[in-house]
Amino acid sequence: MSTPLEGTIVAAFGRHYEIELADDSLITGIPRGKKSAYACGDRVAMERASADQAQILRHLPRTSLLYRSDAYREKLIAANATQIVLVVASEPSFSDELLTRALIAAESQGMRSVLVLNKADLTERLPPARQRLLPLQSLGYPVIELSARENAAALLPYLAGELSVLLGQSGMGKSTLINALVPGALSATREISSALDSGKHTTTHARLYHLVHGGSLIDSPGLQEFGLTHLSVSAIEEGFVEFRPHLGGCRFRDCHHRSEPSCAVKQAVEAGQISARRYEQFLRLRAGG
Ligand SMILES: Nc1nc2c(ncn2[C@@H]2O[C@H](COP(=O)(O)OP(=O)(O)O)[C@@H](O)[C@H]2O)c(=O)[nH]1
Ligand SMILES: [Mg+2]
Ligand SMILES: [Zn+2]
Repeated sequence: MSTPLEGTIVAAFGRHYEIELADDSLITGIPRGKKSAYACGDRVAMERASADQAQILRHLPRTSLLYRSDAYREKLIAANATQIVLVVASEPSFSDELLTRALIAAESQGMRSVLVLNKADLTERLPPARQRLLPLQSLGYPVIELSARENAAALLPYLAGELSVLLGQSGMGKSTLINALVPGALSATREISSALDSGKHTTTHARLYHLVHGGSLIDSPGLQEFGLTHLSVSAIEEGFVEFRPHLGGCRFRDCHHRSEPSCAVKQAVEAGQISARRYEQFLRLRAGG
């Protein structure tokens, strides 16, 4: 009988995984079945197959699972993460609906959220981007302005002690940020790619990095959409943190907060306590993810 082998997935390639063992050495993990339902950050139990390979038997209990879904499939993003770091930039422009969706997914898993406004050096483009983040900032989500090209240190205190997942649309500067935070990471940015002429400037798989200043960070492929069809109605409602104080106050217990009489949520929108934009996004999510 071999002793049970456990480790943490630090890179997810789809068909196989890179797994870190307790002594920090790495091993390749191959899932047993055809369907690989593991994510970066997962703790797994394995059976060793050779010196550098093991068969993954199962994942150990997860404290969180961040994933997105549409009508056809689910896509695991990260397991056991405690926080999402949402990267936007002064340019190109970003989708605030995507931000809201990621925030809802994080809230549903009890994860913290931090927003990074990158490319602060492009000062002319900064004020409108700031303005668009204001509604989220006023809900209590921290917004950290920085220029990943120049100095990313402002983010470090938020990362210590957390397992964070870096999320954002492509072009926002995630790879540049990873390279600033993790010396030697060599995450492919647009410049590096054109220099190598590989045409590959996108992160194609998730990878977990340990930070020198404490905490770990999972880099994930760029996000263009964030389907939430897997979330229950109450997870969506409660994911909008500013709805929480009003949720018990509607006349009907199963209120959709759409056109029902005496709806506490709609009243809060009319009173300016809930932003019209967020309410609109709620209605769209509520209507089917
Ligand atoms: N001016 C400026 N450009 C940046 C900054 N961070 C990233 N960029 C540029 O934005 C582009 C996209 O960056 P990249 O890291 O590849 O974004 P990703 O797709 O989110 O990984 C590249 O041309 C970067 O050099 C920054 O702080 N300031
Ligand atoms: Mg990238
Ligand atoms: Zn209501």
